[in-house]
Amino acid sequence: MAVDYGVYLVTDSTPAILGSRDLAAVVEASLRGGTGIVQYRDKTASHDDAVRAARELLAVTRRFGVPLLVNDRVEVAVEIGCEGVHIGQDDMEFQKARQMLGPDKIIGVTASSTEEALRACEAGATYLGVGTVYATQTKKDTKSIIGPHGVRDILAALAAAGHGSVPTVCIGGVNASNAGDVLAASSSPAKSLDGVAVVSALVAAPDPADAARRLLGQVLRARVPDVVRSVAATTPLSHNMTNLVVQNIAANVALAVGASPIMANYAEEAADLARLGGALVVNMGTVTPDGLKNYLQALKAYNDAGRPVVLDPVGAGATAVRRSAVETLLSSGRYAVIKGNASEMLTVLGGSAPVAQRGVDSTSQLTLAQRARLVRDVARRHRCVALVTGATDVVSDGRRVVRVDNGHELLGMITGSGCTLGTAVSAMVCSPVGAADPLAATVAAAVMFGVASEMAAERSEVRGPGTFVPAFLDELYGIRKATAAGDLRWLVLAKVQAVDVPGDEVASS
Ligand code: 3NM
Repeated sequence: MAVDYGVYLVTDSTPAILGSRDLAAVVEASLRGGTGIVQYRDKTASHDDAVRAARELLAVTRRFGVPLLVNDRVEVAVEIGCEGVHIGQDDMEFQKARQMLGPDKIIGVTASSTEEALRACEAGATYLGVGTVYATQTKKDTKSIIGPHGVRDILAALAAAGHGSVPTVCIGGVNASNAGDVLAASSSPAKSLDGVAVVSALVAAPDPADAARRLLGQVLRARVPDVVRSVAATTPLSHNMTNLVVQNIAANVALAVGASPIMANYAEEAADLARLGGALVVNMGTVTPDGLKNYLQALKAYNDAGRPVVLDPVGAGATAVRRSAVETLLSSGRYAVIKGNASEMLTVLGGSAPVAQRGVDSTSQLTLAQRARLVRDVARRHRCVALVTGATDVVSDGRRVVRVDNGHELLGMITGSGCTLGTAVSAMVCSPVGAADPLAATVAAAVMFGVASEMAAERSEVRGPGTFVPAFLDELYGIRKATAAGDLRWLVLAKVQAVDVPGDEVASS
């Protein structure tokens, strides 16, 4: 099970926080809002009561495909067979927990100082809970209030000691109003938080689903510069099998965001290229029988190498040939991301009524709720991240659904803007940070694209589509350079929000 530490719920059953509500119902609501991991924490319940309550929560978390951990009580975790535990600093306790749980279970450890954090990593902690960030009424015996800067010092020390890949969440007094600031102030180019752990912000919230969505929006927004930086630092290969129209601008966009483009339509090269650690874009914009054969061969090569593939089903609903091509492509391999406009994504989802698309433009006027459901359903059906483009881009991994409200209308007046977004997604999704969270990677691409277009359109020399293109490339480049240098002023323009998809909320796991 891939773990999403973004919004981390720690439960509390005391009346002061839970009130008279049912804990399982609160947990379920927060999972509907995008919580990615749950820790059952009850210091006082009897063993039998704890087992009963934890089992009830496990039934809920399993439906959403997210892990359940138990705080401290390792024997409860063993008895119910959940995904792991969260424990304190005691080294003996860690070794004993590992022995009881076996090698694969999650063991998270609390750390309130650099020394504690390093010791926990050396012992083999799966992740760290770092805090206490702010004073909190929820836990009376907190050791020290370290603030976001204390968190940042711990993260920097972890990176310097070679523990940069150990996931971290912060805890203590964090809520939807301050999460964005905490995430920004605690992050450094070397290491950022993976998420925020909260008790009262979810358990005591009047609407836990809404509170989780607000936290998720902040977390995903904060992850945008991490992904952009990760591309800049690693220059991943973006192998494009794309259409005749966009070859040049797609390669320029790849370069501007910091990737290394190769426009190779001959699939005999794919097995070699797949070994170079990059991603493949299959863009069927000018599909031919020969082209389709090449896409299929390259798809297999990248699937075999375990490398991500982005599918852009351009004009999928326009002709019988394209509908058949997209069906063949979908049934022949796995995709990390499928992106398209509403008409294309409706065709990808299939169903009884094929979508009549006029050319490559979208002819479908869907409401936001319909687009949200569409991407969620495509993501579930094809076990991928799905992105539907438009004035509002909507992205889903089947569990979380997010809207990005960035982008300028001039993007719609140049050729290939949607296609080149696919190229940017490919770069983000194979960067080290993006590979760990393809939803965050796809959101980052949509945000960077959208903000760059807004900034380009503002420039005095831009008078229309012709002058927009070079300005847009410049702004993509400028955002990449600024982010790598630690200047995140552009991020104030980023508009990322989690979306509610009513009905049938539970993800198939
Ligand atoms: N652990 P709230 S602070 C469970 O510092 C817990 O290790 C902490 O509650 C630590 O989100 C804390 O309501 C309580 O402030 C956090």
